[in-house]
Amino acid sequence: MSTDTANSKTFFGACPHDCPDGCAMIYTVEKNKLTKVSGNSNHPFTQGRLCVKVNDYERHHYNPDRLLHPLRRSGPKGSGEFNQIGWDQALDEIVTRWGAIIAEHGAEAILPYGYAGNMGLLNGMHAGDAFFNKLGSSIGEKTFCASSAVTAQWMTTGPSLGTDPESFVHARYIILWGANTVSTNSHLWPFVLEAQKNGAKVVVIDPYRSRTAARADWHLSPRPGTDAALALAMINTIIEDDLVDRNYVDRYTLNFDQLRTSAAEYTAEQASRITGIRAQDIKTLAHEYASSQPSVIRVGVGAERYPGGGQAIRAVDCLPALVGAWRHVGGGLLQMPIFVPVRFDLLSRPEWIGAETRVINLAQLADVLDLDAGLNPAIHSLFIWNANPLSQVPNSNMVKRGLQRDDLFTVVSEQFMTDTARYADLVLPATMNGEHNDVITSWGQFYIALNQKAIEAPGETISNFDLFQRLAARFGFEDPRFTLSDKELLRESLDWDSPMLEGKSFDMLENDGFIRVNVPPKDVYAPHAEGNFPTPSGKCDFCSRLGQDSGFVVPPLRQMLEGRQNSAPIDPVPGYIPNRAGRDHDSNVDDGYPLQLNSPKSHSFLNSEYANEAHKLRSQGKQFVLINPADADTRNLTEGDTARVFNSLGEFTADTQVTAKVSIGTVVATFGYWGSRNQLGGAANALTRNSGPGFAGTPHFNDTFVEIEKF
Ligand SMILES: Nc1nc2c(c(=O)[nH]1)N[C@H]1C(S)=C(S)[C@@H](COP(=O)(O)OP(=O)(O)OC[C@H]3O[C@@H](n4cnc5c(=O)[nH]c(N)nc54)[C@H](O)[C@@H]3O)O[C@H]1N2
Ligand SMILES: Nc1nc2c(c(=O)[nH]1)N[C@H]1C(S)=C(S)[C@@H](COP(=O)(O)OP(=O)(O)OC[C@H]3O[C@@H](n4cnc5c(=O)[nH]c(N)nc54)[C@H](O)[C@@H]3O)O[C@H]1N2
Ligand SMILES: [Mo]
Repeated sequence: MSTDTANSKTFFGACPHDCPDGCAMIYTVEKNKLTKVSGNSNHPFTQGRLCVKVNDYERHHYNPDRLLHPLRRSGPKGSGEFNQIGWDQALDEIVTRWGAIIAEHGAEAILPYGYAGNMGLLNGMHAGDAFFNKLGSSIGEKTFCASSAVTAQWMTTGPSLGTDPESFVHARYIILWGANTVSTNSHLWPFVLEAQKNGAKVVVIDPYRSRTAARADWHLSPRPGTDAALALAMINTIIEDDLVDRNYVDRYTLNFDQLRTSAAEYTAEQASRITGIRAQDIKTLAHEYASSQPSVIRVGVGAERYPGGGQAIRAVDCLPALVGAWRHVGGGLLQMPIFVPVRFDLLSRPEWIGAETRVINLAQLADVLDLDAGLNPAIHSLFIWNANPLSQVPNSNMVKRGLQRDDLFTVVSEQFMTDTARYADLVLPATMNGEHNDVITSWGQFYIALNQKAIEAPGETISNFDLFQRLAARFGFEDPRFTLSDKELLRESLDWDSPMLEGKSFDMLENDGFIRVNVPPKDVYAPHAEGNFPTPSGKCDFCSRLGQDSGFVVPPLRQMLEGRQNSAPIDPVPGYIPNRAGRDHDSNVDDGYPLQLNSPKSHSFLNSEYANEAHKLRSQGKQFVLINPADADTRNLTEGDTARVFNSLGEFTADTQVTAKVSIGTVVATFGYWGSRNQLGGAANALTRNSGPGFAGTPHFNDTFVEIEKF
């Protein structure tokens, strides 16, 4: 960059967090110290503003609690007692232990567990793919987040980028469906506000009055997990009341009749009984949505976290085609624009995956680590990076019991001593974003951003990329993939010949810090105005058979893994599937626990990141639970009481907030807090349970029933 002075240098940064916004940043460095991190004001989507989590990102880098050296466990698992060792010793130990495990049980007894703590192409969830594919370990399937949503989208509209978030300014009707945009996608919010200023109506569909719902023109609050009934009743109303865009449906969609038949059961009155939303409101929503064009829907992950979540999102995905919203700039639907041309062939080397290599769903870690579950071979070693499973995975007490197994060799690469790292045999210190090179692709907008190493890595920290190159060298893997430098591989990490990047280059990334993928500008882009859906038929498919035999999940290596994935067959037509055990809607009771727990994201944390940092905890506040006044009354709970939230799986304490933001029968406790800092040692996922394969392997975090009492 050209703004360097004698005392200060600047570098391009890109926020690595697992967030749709993918902010472009500027790192300012003085005397090899990162003194300031600001937003890159040239970036059209993020516009130079950083969120509450990273607007003082340099403090994160210099947090005195950072891990700086490799550590070996010296006390019992979980005790947090470790001794400092050298890298050579740490890597030697991995080679020796894995050698013995492979000799006795085979390489599939090793499970790589990488996730999205870092979204970089080199350092992200795929950082270990090439190494582990070569090693022949089990493959970790990653379905924590948006797996149902992406699969639903794939089946219905195909892997389309969808509506440009910047085009939202042209919309006349915006539905934020199971998305808490103000907290979790905050750079979309200015575009929503601008549309609203121009006369658009902003509707939020969310079982609780989130920050976003509180700012909407209209908040509709369905019972948790009932969105399919709502969407199908909208479809039904749109068909019955003659609001269908016939011409669009005839030309650009398939299987309208099947959709009509499936939706026929869901009159507004019937859906009202299921969702708790007034029938008249459902009809009004359908009418306004269909007739206020352009209308656009932003789908979050809230609706997918239930047994019927995947099908609910399929029904939602049918709506824009039905009413012809895709015809218009700013109309349509934005879900996960993740389909940018990454060179997974180079980065992940899928051809090294054995034809029979087993795929294990990481969301089912609790059962995976349980020796009684009968995996053959059982998992004898877990290698974790970019993830904090004790916080993120259902049934954390059972995960903890697994991590306590003496015969399990656990290695964790981390920046901090997380709840998970405390159970490791070896803890390896990882760099932070200002300390390594990478490229970040977003899952909420259409830009790719460069992240330059701005400062030297502190202590003995190394990047995930270096970690796997070092491991490959230790294991004697001689492929050139493992000797390329980060910069060399980075240049090749995107398919510059693909239409989406034609005319763009890595040099442009180095000059500007970011590039927009090749789609028309926001003021003209209407991707499906004339169909052109990237489905097998080229049409939007209301009744897709893609998942009907074995179900499927959409990871980048889908083709390689098809048939080995852990998901249930998917009914071609979207329908409504009730919450667990088909409970009836009037008696929300499961195993005697009457309150349904919704655990969405915390405003000031990024999943569990920052929940150990005092200044972010001050901004976020202590773990709380929102409860309706009527439910609080019957439990003798008042505002500010410390409550015990529990069920048969676990417990945690929370500050009671008595509020009409939640309906009777549901409670909200946001996710991300570290159980180790809780009086009862738990957090939201101590109470959630493993939901099995289901639709695209998505965990049903919110299909959780609890009781609350004064602590
Ligand atoms: N501040 C902050 N931002 C983040 C994150 C963070 O931890 N903190 N995490 C990042 C990640 S990994 C992700 S995936 C995104 C997720 O961002 P969002 O998609 O916004 O996800 P959540 O906050 O989990 O849930 C969104 C909303 O869905 C609602 N919801 C729950 N159940 C239902 C239901 O049955 N139906 C409907 N319609 N809504 C329901 C919740 O109450 C919540 O308000 O955010 C990213 N951004
Ligand atoms: N109850 C409930 N459970 C949920 C959710 C929910 O809403 N409710 N949300 C789900 C969703 S959407 C998601 S995405 C998952 C998130 O689950 P995770 O991705 O496991 O989330 P984090 O807690 O952010 O853990 C990431 C870890 O990676 C570390 N890290 C960051 N950068 C690097 C790096 O460069 N190298 C290394 N080695 N480590 C790094 C961080 O310090 C952090 O501890 O949780 C899921 N679980
Ligand atoms: Mo996520």
